[in-house]
Amino acid sequence: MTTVLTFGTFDVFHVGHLRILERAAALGDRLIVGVSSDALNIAKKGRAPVFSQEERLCLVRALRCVDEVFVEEALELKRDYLRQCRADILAMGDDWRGRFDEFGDICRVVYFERTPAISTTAVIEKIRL
Ligand code: C2G
Repeated sequence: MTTVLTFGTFDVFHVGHLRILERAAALGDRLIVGVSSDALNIAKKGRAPVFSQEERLCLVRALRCVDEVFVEEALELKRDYLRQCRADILAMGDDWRGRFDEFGDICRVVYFERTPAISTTAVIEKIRL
């Protein structure tokens, strides 16, 4: 049983989010997703997500490729989460390339190419216009 763990905000869920989750799931037998908390977003990005953490958790949990979700309370807890989930693989988009290499001692770290030309910010901007 190979367990894959990934993290993200997944705010204003879009096809780039779906594609990374599907690719992460394809690496193993079980995909667990750490969905970042509202407080973590406010602290790191200076604004609350459009959708609350409960809503974002519900959406991600409902996906066929996702087996489990939990709230990611702090970026600094990655090692603890990897251990608690008994993760074999940590998968992230390549906007995080190199940032999680330190966990290579306890799991395989994989970076996927981001889906081009789509982002939460771009969707919000498009709706605004
Ligand atoms: N992503 C992607 N293609 C896009 C947009 C996003 O592949 N066009 C990926 C990101 O690379 C990331 C995941 O989707 O791996 C979630 O993206 P965000 O919701 O923007 O997550 P982020 O706020 O970067 O994560 O520990 C990480 C934190 O949870 C924050």
